Amino acid sequence: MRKISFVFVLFLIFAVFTAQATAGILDDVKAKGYLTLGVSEGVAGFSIPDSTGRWVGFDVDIGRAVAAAVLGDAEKLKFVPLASKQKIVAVSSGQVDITSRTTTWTMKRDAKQGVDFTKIVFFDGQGFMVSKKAGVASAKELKGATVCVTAGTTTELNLADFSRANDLGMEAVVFDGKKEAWGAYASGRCDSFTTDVSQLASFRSTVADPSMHFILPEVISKEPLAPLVRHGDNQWKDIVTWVVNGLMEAEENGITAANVMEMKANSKNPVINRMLGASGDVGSFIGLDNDWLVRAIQAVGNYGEIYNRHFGPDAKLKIPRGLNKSWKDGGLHYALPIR
Ligand SMILES: N[C@@H](CCC(=O)N[C@@H](CS)C(=O)NCC(=O)O)C(=O)O
Repeated sequence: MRKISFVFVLFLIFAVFTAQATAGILDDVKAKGYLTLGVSEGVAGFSIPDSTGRWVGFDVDIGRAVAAAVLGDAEKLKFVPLASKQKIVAVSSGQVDITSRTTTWTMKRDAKQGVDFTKIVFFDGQGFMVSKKAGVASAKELKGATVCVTAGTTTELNLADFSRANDLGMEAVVFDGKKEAWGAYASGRCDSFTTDVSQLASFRSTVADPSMHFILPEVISKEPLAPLVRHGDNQWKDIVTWVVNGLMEAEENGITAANVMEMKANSKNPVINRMLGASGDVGSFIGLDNDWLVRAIQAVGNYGEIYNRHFGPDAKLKIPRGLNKSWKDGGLHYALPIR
């Protein structure tokens, strides 16, 4: 009797262990048939519903690429708008499968808050906006200024550091959500508004007369923005990391949404053949089939196409590529080898 129960307990331990080892987010997403994507509460260019209610933006396209790679359909997404202070815990608690939303990769978030960052999609930095009427030309002139800021962001600490380092005695006026923080600045409650420079440009593009607001020249921090996933699911992290990497590798190799099928069929380049699944079996390295990257590129284009769609010369919100160029053009994006 005792022997039987011992064997039974061993069996139970084995069953629980193998269930934990196999039932990851990939299986979960496949079983649900969609991906839950944490996005912002609405930042033009990054993630915002368009006039028909469809979520669009740079961060949204990253999520669509993953859905296309994993589920074969870039529309199989459920969007979960998250305020800044919710964005980390939404991932660690499993409320969302990925957050693709202007989130800075920091040591504390990565090591202590139950999330893993994947690959940097946007190199940003924090800046200040002021009304033209203020007549200020440098952030160092903001002595004793009130500055509107959103809670739960890296922005708060950077602001305090900058103020202290330059002996400015700035007063942070902290709001729970971006809408409130921006609204307070827009109504004159604060002398300045601070967040990542790309978001300053985004918010400015939404006001009636953008020329009434200046983004001051100082960039006071490094904000490497990356999609994040729950800590501990290595396969899921690999999938998101390599899909993003694949979009960058596609740009480096001239593969676009328009030519990807032709490249797959006719390219003589072994690097392109491997990444597009015309040879080898790289898809299996991350638990997917060999067309994983072809589907992602078909759905949203390569990294450069995504960037241009939302921030390029023809987009409503224009953000010069700067650090976000490929390393081949003097920027910081550097795709890792797919092999
Ligand atoms: N990159 C910074 C700031 C991120 C951020 O997105 N901050 C504000 C900007 S005010 C925000 O909440 N944005 C948009 C939203 O949720 O609607 C971080 O990771 O903490």
